[in-house]
Amino acid sequence: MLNWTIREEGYEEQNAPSLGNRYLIGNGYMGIRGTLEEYEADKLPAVNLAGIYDRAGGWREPINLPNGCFSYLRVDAEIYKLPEKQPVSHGIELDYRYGIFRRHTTWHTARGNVTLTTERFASMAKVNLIGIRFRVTADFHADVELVTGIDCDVWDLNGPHLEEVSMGGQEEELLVTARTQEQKIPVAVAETVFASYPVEMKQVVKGNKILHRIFFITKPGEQYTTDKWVGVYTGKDCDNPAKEALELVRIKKENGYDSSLRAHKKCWDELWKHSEVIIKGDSNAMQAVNYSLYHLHSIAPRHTESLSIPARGLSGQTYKGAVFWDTEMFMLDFFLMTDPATARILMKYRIDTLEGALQKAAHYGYEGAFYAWESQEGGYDACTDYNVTDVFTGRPQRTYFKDKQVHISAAVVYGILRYVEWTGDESLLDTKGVKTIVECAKFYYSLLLHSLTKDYYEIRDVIGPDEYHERINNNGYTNRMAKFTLEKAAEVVKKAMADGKLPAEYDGEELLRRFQDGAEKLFLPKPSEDAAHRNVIEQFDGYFDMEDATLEEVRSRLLHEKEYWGGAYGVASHTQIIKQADVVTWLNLFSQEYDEEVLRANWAYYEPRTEHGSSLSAGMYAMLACKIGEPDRAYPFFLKSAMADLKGGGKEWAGLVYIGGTHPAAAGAAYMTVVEGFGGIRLENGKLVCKPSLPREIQGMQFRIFYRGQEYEVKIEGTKGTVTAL
Ligand code: IFM
Repeated sequence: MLNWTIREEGYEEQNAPSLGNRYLIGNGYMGIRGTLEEYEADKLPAVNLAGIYDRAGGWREPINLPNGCFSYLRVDAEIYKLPEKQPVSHGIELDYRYGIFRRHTTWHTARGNVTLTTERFASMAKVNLIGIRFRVTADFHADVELVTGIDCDVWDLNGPHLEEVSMGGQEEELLVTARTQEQKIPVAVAETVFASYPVEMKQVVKGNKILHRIFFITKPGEQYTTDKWVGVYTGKDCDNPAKEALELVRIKKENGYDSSLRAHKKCWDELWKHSEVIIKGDSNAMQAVNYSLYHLHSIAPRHTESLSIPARGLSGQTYKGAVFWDTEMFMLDFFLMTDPATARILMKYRIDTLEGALQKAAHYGYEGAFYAWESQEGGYDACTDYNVTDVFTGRPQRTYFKDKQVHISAAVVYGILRYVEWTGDESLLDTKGVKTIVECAKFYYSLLLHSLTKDYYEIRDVIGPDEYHERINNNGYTNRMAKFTLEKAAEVVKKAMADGKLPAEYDGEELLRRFQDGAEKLFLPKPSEDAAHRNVIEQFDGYFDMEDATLEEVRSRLLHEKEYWGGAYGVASHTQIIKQADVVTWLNLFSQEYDEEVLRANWAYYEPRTEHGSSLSAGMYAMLACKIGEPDRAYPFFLKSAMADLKGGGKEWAGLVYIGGTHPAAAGAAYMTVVEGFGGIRLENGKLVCKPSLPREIQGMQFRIFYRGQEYEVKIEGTKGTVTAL
């Protein structure tokens, strides 16, 4: 049986940021960090909104709303809060089956002990709603004041983002309204409370907080329950966010806490019905995988038709809340197989943000669509020229992620076509969809360079998945993905021409000529024949000539723990040490094109040279290991991905820039490893097959997947797998 709860007993103040990530709850519309109710901005609480961005200074990032979860306790006129008042006992837990965060804290007071327990959820049934339940028990006649309201002192990485913040109240509700600085998008947070026992209630404004003060006297041992509803609306949801937020909390109060909670749990039951993974013989792995899936579910933008998932989910403003290739290459398969409607929303976002990609390409003097490396609304690229701050000088360091990670457009094409292939739903390949693919191919065609002395085309001056080596030539992964895009675009154009659906602006024959020519002549590095690198593919031109120092040696050269390893002066830049799977990512995607000995040689060569400095890395090694029939080798890499948020410990700094948060790409990679790697689920000649290869820790597995509109039950025992239509 799966243990659906994770717990943390005891209190360590310094763990607040990491627990905020691990105990996150969310519903795709908002993410609420797993922080305590009494925490103020310095402890990084956040109600982080999906898809609404604002600029402050040079950085654009998503907004954190005024914190409607804010509360604390006063007993006998003294405040009881963490960390100020040390508790007798304290713990938090997350029920990740239902996305419910709980805390319990007991304090010793001059007259006896008082215990506060809370639980909260971000409703899956009504995404604008947060429900919170407080319970207070004391072993004496305590004079209690529960203080609860909305804290407008918001934690921001680069804020403040809200202006015209106004705090007000109606009879029983509190209301905060504000608008974003840049686009003037109105936001509203309303709250109301209900106590099931006689209380005296007051409203106050104290500094940046608007609060309900709820007074009552406890009988020893009796429990006092107060429910709270928080409604959150923005100008993107409706015309009058304040009115909607107030109405929502009023209605929910009338209906009662239990009814909101029931509706919320029902949604989660439905999600798990299609996605729970049962792993026999390995309860750790089963917990880590389902916990990873919990995070993916919590950040899926089901409330809209077109939006994607930021690289750090909804855990805060890291990476500017932007969408990376992480979605297509790491998270998409989970949604394709368990929740295809969400997969469509993710891919629709890319099609709808084509305009931004066209502008970006034009800006650099290319044709077609160059997608944002860090995509925000409209496809705006939030990646700055200076994405790292140097630890020694405190100066911003020029990085070239935005300008040179051209493989992003291929990831978009890959994602859209994988969606179509897996779901059979061709509706995305309407005029806009076809245009998206054609424009990405045009972009790559315009990148191709043809030296007068060579009979092939090159792509120079790029960054591959391994971001430590900047501005390199002929990165194998990039070239292969560009070739893929050109080939697939040619197929799409041919079909659109045959169906009479090619957008009128295109000359189909000319597009075909270019795309076929580009795909055919684009240089791809081949497995090496020299003795020192037999069968290994050089990651980019000249990679083998770089210093072949060990990872330990390179690490020992660091002068500062937060030092950035890449870029101009990084310790890895002039060596063969790479940040994350690069050639291995390529071979994982195109494994059928190479002999097993090539796949093995590359895995063996690159793994010791990989720092795994990105949470994306381990999953690719796990999956390629499965493809070479080495599930036992895959296992620790799989576990590393699956535990990325459960265990934490990933990199939190790029130079002096904070990059902490949750890691949904690693969660997606863990899912892919289980289902496609260990489970061997794949398409062979358009047919769904299951060819399992389990590591020794795992005896069997059971899960469901969707394929082409049909749901299947997959059961795996040892080496035998059965797939049954439901
Ligand atoms: O997309 C990744 C990239 O590959 C490595 N750095 C972090 C990004 C966001 O996860």
